[in-house]
Parts: sequence; structure tokens; C-alpha cells
Amino acid sequence: MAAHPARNVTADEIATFERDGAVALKGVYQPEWIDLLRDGVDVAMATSDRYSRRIQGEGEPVFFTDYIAWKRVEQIKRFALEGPAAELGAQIMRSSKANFLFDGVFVKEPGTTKPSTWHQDQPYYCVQGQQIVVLWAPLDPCPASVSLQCVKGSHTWGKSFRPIKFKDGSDFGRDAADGYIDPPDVEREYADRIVAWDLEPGDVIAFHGMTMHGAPGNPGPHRRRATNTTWVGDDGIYIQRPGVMEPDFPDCGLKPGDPIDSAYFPRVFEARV
Ligand SMILES: O=C(O)CCC(=O)C(=O)O
Repeated sequence: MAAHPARNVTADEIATFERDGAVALKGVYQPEWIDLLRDGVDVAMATSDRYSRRIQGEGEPVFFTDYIAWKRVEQIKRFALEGPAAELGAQIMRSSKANFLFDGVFVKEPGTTKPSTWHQDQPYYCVQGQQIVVLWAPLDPCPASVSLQCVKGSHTWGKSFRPIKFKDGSDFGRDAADGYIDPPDVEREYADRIVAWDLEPGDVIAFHGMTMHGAPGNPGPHRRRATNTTWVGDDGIYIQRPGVMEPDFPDCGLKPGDPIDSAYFPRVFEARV
């Protein structure tokens, strides 16, 4: 059985998540899990797989991103399968179970200017449903000026924005004819709805799979390491999207319409009946 979070999510936090599509959960991961994730990030950066990338601008300090690192990094695997995230995800989604979809690693070394592009996560990959939550966890003290930012209420817009690559702005072959529209200029059009928090290690931003989010560069003198885990609840199904899905799971064995609930996407938390 996986570990419990340091505390339960409150009814107010669930209400905020459902209304705004994002909520900061303070003090939910115990320090030993943060230490484990920091070790895992070191291993992820020292090794590589098909989604490990250094996407900083020319001559800049490293901006490292990675997906599905849990397949090669024991520490991230242990966190995902034995740590407190699954139960936290189920609580915030009000789901009877939480299946682990994948992890992400985002390291911005001091002096990185490249932002993490504004985007929604779900249009990148193979899942559809309302009960999809991303748990983003800083591993360093993280003031709002360099932290993840979310656009309040964007998960209810009913729009799928064309996913694009952080590195060069290229896309994945989904366009208007497929129902994917160009993302708005968030800072100009939705400045009054952008929300960000001052965070410490142990805090988590829980955001909905359709919430628009991004992050500025890290111009200051401190590292900004973060990992996320994505969780799928009762209503999440596998779908195929036009073009390239990222990350993709070619060997997952699921067909469109199948529940995301198999050994490949393990059910890490299940409520007791
Ligand atoms: O940490 C970042 O800079 C970006 C994170 C992100 O886009 C995500 O968690 O989906």
C-alpha cells in the first residue's frame, strides 16, 4: 500500500480545485519523499531516455525536462508507486481510485530565461475525462515569481489548445480541423486570472488536465527543481489524438475507449469500501 499524504485535502481545497482548476496544497508531501525526489532528479539528469531534453536557449544554463523518467529512475518509481501522491490525487479528484499515468521533471538552473510555454496538458496525450489531475511539486523553495502559474477557470472553457513544444514552438500535427485552436496570448488577455503561489518543498499545486498553465524563466540565483505526477480517476479513458501524442505509450495495449486502468497504468490508490 502506498503512503498517506502528510494531511488530507480539505473540502475548501476541493471546492477551489473544482472552481479554479488549480489549488495550492500546503505541506502535503513529507520531507523524506522530497529527499527521494531530489535524488531521483539527479539520476534523471545524469542519464537519459527518449523524452530527456535540455531545452535552454543558446549559451544559457540548463533547462532540463523529462517525461516517464520512472521507467529508469528507481527513486521516481518509488515515489510514484509507494508515495503519498496517489491518495492525494484521488482526494482532490473525488475519485474512488487513482491510476498513475506518468511523471515529469522540470529543472531550471539559475539564470535560465526560457519560460515554460502556456499550455494545457491533456491535449498532448492519450487521456480524456474530467478526473485527471497533475500534482506539481517544487523541490526547492519556490517564490511565485518563478513558480508554476495557472489561469483560473480555464479548465471550464471547453477549448483544446494546439499543443506546442517548449523548445521551439513547433507543434504535433493537431490543428483547427481536428478541434485544436491556437492558444491565446495569456499574459495580455487573461492577466487578471493568472494565479501563482509562494511555495516550499512539501507543497503541491494540483491542477486539472485542461487548466492552462506555464512558468516564467528562473533568472535568480537559486535552482528551481520540480517534478510532477499525473493521476487518472474513475472516468479517464484512453483516446487516440491526431498527429503525434507526447508522451505516447505505444506498448500500453489499450484501445480507444478503454478505461485507464491496467497494469501498464497502475492503480496505486483505491478507496476502501
Ligand atoms: O515546471 C515547469 O516549468 C512546467 C511544468 C508543466 O508544464 C507541467 O507540470 O505540466
